[in-house]
Amino acid sequence: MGNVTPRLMQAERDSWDAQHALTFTEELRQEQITCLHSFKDNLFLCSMERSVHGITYKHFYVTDKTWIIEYGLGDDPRTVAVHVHCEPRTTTVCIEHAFRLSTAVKDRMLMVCGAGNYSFSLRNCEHLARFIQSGRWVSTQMVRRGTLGQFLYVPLASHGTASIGKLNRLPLPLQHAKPDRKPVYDEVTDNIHFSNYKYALHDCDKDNHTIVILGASGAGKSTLINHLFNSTVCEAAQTVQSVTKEVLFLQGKYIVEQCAKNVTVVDTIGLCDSTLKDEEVLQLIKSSLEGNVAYIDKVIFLCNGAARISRDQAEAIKQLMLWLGYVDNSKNFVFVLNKQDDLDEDLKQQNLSQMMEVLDITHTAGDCLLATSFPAKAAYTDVEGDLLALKQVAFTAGTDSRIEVQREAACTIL
Ligand SMILES: Nc1nc2c(ncn2[C@@H]2O[C@H](COP(=O)(O)OP(=O)(O)O)[C@@H](O)[C@H]2O)c(=O)[nH]1
Ligand SMILES: [Mg+2]
Repeated sequence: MGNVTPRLMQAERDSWDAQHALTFTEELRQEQITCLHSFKDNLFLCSMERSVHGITYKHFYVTDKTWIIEYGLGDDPRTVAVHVHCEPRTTTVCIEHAFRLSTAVKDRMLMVCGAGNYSFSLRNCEHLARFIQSGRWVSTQMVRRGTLGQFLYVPLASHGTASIGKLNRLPLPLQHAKPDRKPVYDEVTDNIHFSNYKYALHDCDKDNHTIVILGASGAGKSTLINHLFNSTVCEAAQTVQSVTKEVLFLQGKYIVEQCAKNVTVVDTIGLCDSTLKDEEVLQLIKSSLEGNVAYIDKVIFLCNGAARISRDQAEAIKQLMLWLGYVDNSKNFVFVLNKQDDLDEDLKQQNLSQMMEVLDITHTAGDCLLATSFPAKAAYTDVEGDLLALKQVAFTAGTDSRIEVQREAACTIL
């Protein structure tokens, strides 16, 4: 565990047991809110190196190059609070992203003013700064081998699923209400029945038929999951605000020939996200799969067929294919080219061939290729064929041919 001080470890353990919430000092909050109007329109997500309690990590903050909003730099994690100020930085800083002070960004700054209850693992400077920038509560430094994760990830995971489930999840009171669950189509009866959301998986989940959905933001992952469950269990929209965690597990039962099969569908963070670097997204996906999922039955890569697959997107998909052992496990892979609305068969086949070429898909060893279309508000008859084909490939897999998720460090599945 390196040389993290016992004081820090104790403070972290206490934070894992307590409610995952921001707590506010009202006087500080009001004082900081009055400073927000001073921020100019061009903002920067910045980081600078910092060493404290035996850990060297990146301290993240948001600035307009005069004013700064950040989780402060106190020595005792128990007393660190949000700080809004214009004291100049003397240390070398790195600009991670430039962005605009939109109304949504300003709202999020307002939401965190006066907040305390810092935790290196669950509520740190990076979570706060990225939340202001994108609405996403995520710390890339907390991946298993990250600058903070190398000290804190395994102890946090070993502390219990309730604790690891809080990682990279919006704290109270920032959490959104769950979407209102309604059937997508009244006509569907043979679907999987949604039962619950999970933020971390347990050992007893490992025998579930596990489907991992991967693809770029906006490709239609949430829409596809809603169709699989025939229920609006995910918010499907192009806003990143709808993503509350870097990974979400949705569970239910699939009835096949009067037998109920337990199913876990894994919704992941979008590849090629505009607010995170590609490498960071890959690390987040790998880390959350490694930490939670023992076996995968189906990997569904979803591409947005309404746009060209960018080189970065192809690269990210290829890296995940390699990591998940595509060559040896090709039968467990499904490649879906979505948003093929109103195209004839020939054009769909042409587009699929292009996708195969860009992604180096061999399609000789049992993998599956589908062109689909699930536009919002489409009539059931328009999507029925694609939906049945998708369910057919998503749910057929022998337990003898599961993908074992690679783990470099000791297994922490509980
Ligand atoms: N026209 C069309 N729109 C789609 C299709 N699939 C999803 N969408 C829309 O694309 C947007 C992004 O979908 P979403 O499921 O949120 O994508 P995610 O970011 O991958 O989860 C939403 O507005 C969906 O209604 C499709 O096949 N055709
Ligand atoms: Mg989504």
